[in-house]
Amino acid sequence: MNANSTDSTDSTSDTSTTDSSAKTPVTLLGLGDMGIALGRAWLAAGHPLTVWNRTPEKAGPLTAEGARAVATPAEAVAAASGPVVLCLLDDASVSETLEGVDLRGKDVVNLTTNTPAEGRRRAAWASERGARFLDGGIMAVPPMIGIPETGGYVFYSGDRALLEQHRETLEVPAGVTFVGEDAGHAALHDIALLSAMTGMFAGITHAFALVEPEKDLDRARFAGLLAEWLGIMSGSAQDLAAQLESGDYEEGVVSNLAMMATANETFVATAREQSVDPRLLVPFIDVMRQRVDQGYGDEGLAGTVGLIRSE
Ligand code: FVH
Repeated sequence: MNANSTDSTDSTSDTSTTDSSAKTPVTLLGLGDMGIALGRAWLAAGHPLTVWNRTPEKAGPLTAEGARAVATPAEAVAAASGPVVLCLLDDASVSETLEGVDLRGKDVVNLTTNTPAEGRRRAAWASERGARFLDGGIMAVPPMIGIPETGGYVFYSGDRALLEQHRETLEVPAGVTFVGEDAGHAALHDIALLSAMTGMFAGITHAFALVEPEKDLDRARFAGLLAEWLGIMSGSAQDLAAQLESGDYEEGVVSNLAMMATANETFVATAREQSVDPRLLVPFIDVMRQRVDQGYGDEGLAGTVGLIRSE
């Protein structure tokens, strides 16, 4: 129940809170792969769990482990005395699920992937309806949930008091990383990291396409070398941050853009030799070349950031 709630003795609530050792009840809407994994983690940690899913049959595995399934989102939310967690497909499915549901006095935690603007709009929407709101971006896949050693965590942004009140509960499925009271910042961090990952996947795909015809090449050994190299080079993110922060785009530059632009020509020539379409690399190569052509060949990558921004 959130701090603004006026009715802490609601007889429809999930559990009594007289036992101070009792775990906070959780209400979970959405039982896809991720919702099921979250639910299992809370049940395993002893949290009373109420669940709802559009396709009711999917609640089966969780009710078998002790969850209570209800027929409607309204019923689930009305009974909630702890966080109401949403783990649905997208922002539109959140709108559909919570349409007409009374959220007054509730603590809504949205773990549905969304954009920063959707996160901010959802926070305003929840506030208009009398609820506290946290948005979350899950940095884990379902098998990582509830297993701290995997390093999975969730970016949260929005109502800090809500987070602190329910921190222990939210830490059960995955680590908690709060990134500010702007409700859009969880999605911004989530999507920024996933976008970088997409670029990495593109690079890995291109690398394997290059070596694919070489039948005597040990793919597992190659994969190990590739992963190690990507790990080493990921340190460049800190160099970029330092340059953007200082405004000096030549600060600490080891490999300058002019050199990289020339090397890129060799990358494209090698792709052609190996019968690989270089289209996964070319867009970024073009941006680097544009910056060099503008006369900034002594810089590192920081100047390319401004080139792809539209304002
Ligand atoms: N699974 C993953 O690896 C990633 C890891 C990072 C975070 N994502 C995000 O988590 C959200 C849920 O993902 P999921 O894996 O559980 O997704 P699905 O298995 O496809 O389940 C989708 C659930 O959403 C329900 N749903 C869809 N549309 C509606 C709707 N219009 N109204 C109500 N519910 C809806 C769906 O219900 P049903 O099809 O079973 O009836 C599922 O419960 C997601 O944002 C990922 O980006 C997961």
